[in-house]
Order: sequence, then structure tokens, then C-alpha cells
Amino acid sequence: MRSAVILLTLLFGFAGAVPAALAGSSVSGRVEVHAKGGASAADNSGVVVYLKEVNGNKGFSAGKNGPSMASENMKFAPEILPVLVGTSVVFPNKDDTVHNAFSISPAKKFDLGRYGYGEQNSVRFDTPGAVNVYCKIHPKMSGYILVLANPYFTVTDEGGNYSIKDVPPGNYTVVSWFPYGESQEKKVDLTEDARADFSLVKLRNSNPRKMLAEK
Ligand SMILES: [Cu+2]
Repeated sequence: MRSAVILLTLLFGFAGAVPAALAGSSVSGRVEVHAKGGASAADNSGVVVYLKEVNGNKGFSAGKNGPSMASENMKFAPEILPVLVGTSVVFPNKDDTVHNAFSISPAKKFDLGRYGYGEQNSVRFDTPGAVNVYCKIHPKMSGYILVLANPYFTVTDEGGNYSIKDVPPGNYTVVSWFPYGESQEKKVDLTEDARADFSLVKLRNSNPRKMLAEK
């Protein structure tokens, strides 16, 4: 029993001390998406919020196991995917039909050809920027990969809430980005926890290619 108490003391002592030494500040807030007319959207999810520059955007390396953008139910899922530069994204086909994924965006051009159910390919994203992903077979399908230069990013939940934690103390520019309108920036001083709220205007429902396909 005594050893258990000592162990707990050690554990909690340790756990209490280490995060305090490592933890930075957090920036959190809410992103509201508005239609052009002014009405606010029911779903504010999928907005990427990121810090423009942290430590000169140097010294960050992508993990080995990259995230995926699946072709599923005739859509790219997730539709919006932020990744750290150097990340390989897997493109699995989960539909019982042949799909394709390609991009002609300057940040990454690729074409995965045709691939069927259960097949997958991966693409490494080496240049920061927005990459629009389409399917040659289904023009309505569109996905967006935002390649970022540091790992301080997140995506809003349905309520539009976000939080980026453990940022080293400093002054930063917070950016909120989505593919349907202009992104917005705000300055924050993260010598302590800060808040940054955004209000984005949705100028278009989707990319021009998808809109043409829907006509
Ligand atoms: Cu497709």
C-alpha cells in the first residue's frame, strides 16, 4: 500500500511538472460561416485554422503514417484536409466503383489513374499551398488539401469551435481558411492563452468544376 502511494505521488508529481515545463499557450475561438446574404450556416465545420509561422517554420517533420482522403459514397472524405508539408496522403477507394484522383494545382500536380474498390495510392505533398483534388470519372467530386509549413493547425467542429494548444510563447498570425471564400487573418499575443474569432463569408458553394457539373 505504501509503495502504491509513493508510486502515485511520483506519477502525479512527474505528470504535474512536465506539462508545465513543456506546455505553451493556446489559441482558441469560433469561426462562423455566413452565406453571402448574411445568414449564418448551420454547420461551421471543416474550416482550417492555422498559425502562419512558428519558429520560422523550420524543424518540423511529417510523421510516417499519413492521413487519408478516401473516395467514399461518391465523395472525397474528408473533403477538407490540412497536412504538414512532407506528409504522404493515402487515397483509398471505398466505393464499389472505379475512381480517380488528380490535381493541377501548382502546389502539387498528380494523377493517380483509375483505381477500384480496396485499391489505394499515396501522394507526398512537399510544397505549402492549397491543392484541389478532383476525380476524372465523377466531376462532382472535389477535395481540398491544405499543405501547411508547421503542425500548428486544426479544423473547426460543427459549432465552428477550434483550439490550437501548446504553442511556444510569441506573437503569431492566426489564419482561418476554407475553399469557399476569402481566408482571414488575426494577430495574437500568446504569452498567455488567447482567443481569436472569425466570421467567414461563403461566396461560392464549391469549385467551378463541381458547379458546372451540377448544372
Ligand atoms: Cu470518382
